Amino acid sequence: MRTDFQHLLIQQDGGVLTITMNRPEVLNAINETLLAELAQAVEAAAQDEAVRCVVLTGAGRAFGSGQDLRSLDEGRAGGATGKVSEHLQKYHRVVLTIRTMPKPVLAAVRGVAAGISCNIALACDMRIVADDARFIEAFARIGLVPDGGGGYFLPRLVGVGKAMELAMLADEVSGPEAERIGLVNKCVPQAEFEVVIAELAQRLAKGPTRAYGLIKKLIYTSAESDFETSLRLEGELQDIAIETEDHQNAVAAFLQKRPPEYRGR
Ligand code: T3D
Repeated sequence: MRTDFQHLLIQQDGGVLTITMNRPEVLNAINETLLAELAQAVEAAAQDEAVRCVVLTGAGRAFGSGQDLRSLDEGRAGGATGKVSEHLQKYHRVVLTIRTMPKPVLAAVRGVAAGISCNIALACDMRIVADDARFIEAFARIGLVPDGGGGYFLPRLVGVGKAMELAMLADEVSGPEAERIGLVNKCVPQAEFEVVIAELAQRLAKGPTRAYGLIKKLIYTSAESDFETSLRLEGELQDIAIETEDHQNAVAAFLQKRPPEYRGR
């Protein structure tokens, strides 16, 4: 796994890979370099069998402040032409890789998560946030629509009415409120944040990784399909899961009254 990035910190602890967006002076605003590096890092994590859980977070007091508006402005002033939809494909590469990688991805959010940074957090499988977290679908503040999958994730997480409110008003949602409306999984006091993240990430990294990958496929596909299609997929995926070493060892462990040990195979 490459670690010599300009705007990312990479740390591996056992099966947990932590990717930290690292431009704290601009609240981890995403410029071209950070975006390219983030795409490379999540793709490498997806491929690496030694990585069994990914944590995505931000350095300093924020998760991320969205697209770097200074570089956006400078690009325009410098005569950048191309359609924004072409630029968005780079963000799509990141969110698609997060959603499809066959292992859990946690967003660890403290401070602000605005614009595309907010939507990258929403792409993750779970969001654990500190009680100073602030989610802002900031796009409408600058006359844009939510991108990076925001228009897809929001109504699925919080319902159409609330999604509309968050996207149109672009008001801040605090960490506790985000937990209450289902935008995040858990909001914890800042003092406990790092421990809670580390414990959950290690727990997931020591879990049945193959089954977790299949669970992602089942849950994300089922959100889009009818009941019978979901039941068919469930059967196909269970055919795979039941052949894994982790399943067979876990059944043996239960019968022998000992804790299971998952190897991710
Ligand atoms: O082409 C495309 O890609 C279009 C796609 C766009 C996707 C998007 O993400 S659109 C949304 C872009 N993001 C925003 O609109 C948010 C802009 N930032 C803010 O509104 C505020 O900074 C925050 C609410 C996020 C945080 O406020 P606060 O008071 O905690 O911090 P601050 O003082 O405003 O920011 C600290 C520094 O970070 C400051 O720099 P300075 O003055 O100390 O030198 C500020 O300019 C800088 N910063 C914050 N956000 C950005 C940024 N610099 C560049 N780009 C930013 N997005």
